[in-house]
Amino acid sequence: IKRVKGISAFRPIVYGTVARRVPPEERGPNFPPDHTHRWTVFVKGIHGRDISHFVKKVQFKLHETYANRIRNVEAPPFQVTETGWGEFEIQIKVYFVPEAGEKPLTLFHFLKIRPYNPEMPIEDPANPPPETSEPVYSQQYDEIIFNEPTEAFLEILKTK
Ligand code: SLL
Repeated sequence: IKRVKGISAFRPIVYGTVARRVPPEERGPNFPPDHTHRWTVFVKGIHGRDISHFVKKVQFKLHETYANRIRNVEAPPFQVTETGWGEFEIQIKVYFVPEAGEKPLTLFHFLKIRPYNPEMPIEDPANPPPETSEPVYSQQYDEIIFNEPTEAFLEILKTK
């Protein structure tokens, strides 16, 4: 494979989670009784840009309390939606198209389902704040750097 010396290319991505509390009346018959939230973990381009010309697959590794905790997503949107009750770290492995000749990239993201605001006064347990179903986002911007990309991969990156 021919690599282009002295060149590095980068592509921006955003990865993270969004979660909402599901009110009991919306939980439905198949909603696990001990679950309280629905959440999505995702990897995407910025400004809605497609990333599937260079990302072939994303593997999400959930907490061991989940059945089939390894979730492979081979087409966009690269995301998994689940329900649950707790927060944990999700391992996200990004696989690139074969032309890239790159090893997968492993990212870690902590799923947040409850808002935490350091400015918030300490809760009075006798008087808890009302529960809301506002989305709780936790996401970050990153740039994937490809050092000395292959000629074929550089071509793919350039034409998209
Ligand atoms: C915690 N350390 O105690 C974490 C563990 C596990 C979250 C969180 C349900 C999985 C299922 C679920 O939300 N697991 O029963 O399908 O907060």
